[in-house]
Amino acid sequence: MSKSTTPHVAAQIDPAGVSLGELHALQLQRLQWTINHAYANVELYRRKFDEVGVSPSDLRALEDIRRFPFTTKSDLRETYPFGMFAVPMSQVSRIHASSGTTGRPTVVGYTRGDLDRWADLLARSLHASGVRAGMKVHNAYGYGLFTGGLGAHAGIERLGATVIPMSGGQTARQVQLIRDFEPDAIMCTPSYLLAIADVMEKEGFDPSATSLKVAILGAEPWTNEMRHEIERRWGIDAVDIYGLSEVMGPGVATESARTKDGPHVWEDHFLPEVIDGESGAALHDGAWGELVFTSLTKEAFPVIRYRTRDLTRLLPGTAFPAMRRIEKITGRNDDMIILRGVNLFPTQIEELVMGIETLTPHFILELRREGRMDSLTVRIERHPDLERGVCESAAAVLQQRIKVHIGTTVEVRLAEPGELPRSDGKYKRVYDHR
Ligand code: DLL
Repeated sequence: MSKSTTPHVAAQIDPAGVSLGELHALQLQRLQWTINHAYANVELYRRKFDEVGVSPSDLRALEDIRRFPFTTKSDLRETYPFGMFAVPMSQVSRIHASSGTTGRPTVVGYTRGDLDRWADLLARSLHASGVRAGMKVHNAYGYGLFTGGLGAHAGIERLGATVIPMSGGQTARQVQLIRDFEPDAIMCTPSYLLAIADVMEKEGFDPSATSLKVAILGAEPWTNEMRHEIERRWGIDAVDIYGLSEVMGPGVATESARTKDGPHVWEDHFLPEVIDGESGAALHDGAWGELVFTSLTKEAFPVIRYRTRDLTRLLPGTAFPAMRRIEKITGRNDDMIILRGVNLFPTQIEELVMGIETLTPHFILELRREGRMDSLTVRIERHPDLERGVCESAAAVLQQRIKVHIGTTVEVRLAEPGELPRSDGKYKRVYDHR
């Protein structure tokens, strides 16, 4: 094992003030360190680099990253559980894992230094979202192997704010603590914040009358329409936070509450690329494709060109001018439904649902196969305060808009209030019975 301490880590930058030249110089130093570190200490990287005939010394400029092979989820499965760790276990302070819907979980590790940088980046993210030292933050991301709860927790403390470590679930309890502890900010998934609003309203309280001013929401795809719905019901700013376990956890990229124009990638720690998902070719900024990350400062679990399967594009920085933004992520390769030749993402339907006031935001998608034909049913809860006839016409409008905007015929069926499952974290929207 070669020495694993990250050089240049001490070089703290001001994310809002750093120049592009300074950032690129720092990225190159850190990238060279990362490539060397991964090659020297992780057998899979050594093998993959050797197979295509590249070595760490080939990396002389940032663009040279394109010569290196991609890393995928199946590489992580192949080396399960700890084969991708680049430091001895004695230096690993914490392990997280993402459940994964099928098969083995993805396991990731952090050194003391990694945890320290993660807390710093989360604190930076919270600050960008408008949270300040001295505020109270209700943390309803799940604690445990999921990176959301503990990741956010450390960042809240690092910022000097007060953390309320509620975790996910127990929605009635969430409502009580929000009313009694009067937090300024809340962190959870967007679907869960809507589920909390529902329970609050059912108990006769108005979500927009609470102390909350801002919500830092992520861990699942969501649309700007969903943002508006959340902001309207809660009377708050809803800000997007993005991340994934393999690359760190929450806080890889965050939106500024001032601009709300898509998450800024913290480029002093992560080098983003967007590629064509089919050919693997690198795309220029502005083009849509699959998001890929190379870590720049991670010791225990460096990732080289990790394919996220998330679909977006890179945009110029605004609130943090040197750091590029990603367009709000509304879909993953894995979520795409192919229905009789038409590709659609659940968030496209979410967008249309949120545009019809007489509908509730509670819907699921059911896929079935009848004979050779695939069919999609949108089951959506009717509004508890409106007459059935009004809800039925709203459902018909939705069906029509899906036909016009997405180009496919689906069935829209009303469900009774409270009938459909509620979110308590990442919401499962699609049920594939084929
Ligand atoms: O979900 C980390 C996280 C926790 C992010 C809390 C934000 C807040 P994983 O469980 O590994 O990690 O899932 C990562 O979730 O590849 C995206 O598909 C999706 N995702 C995460 N944040 C967003 C977001 C956490 N803001 C996967 N918008 C990612 C859209 C998101 N999708």
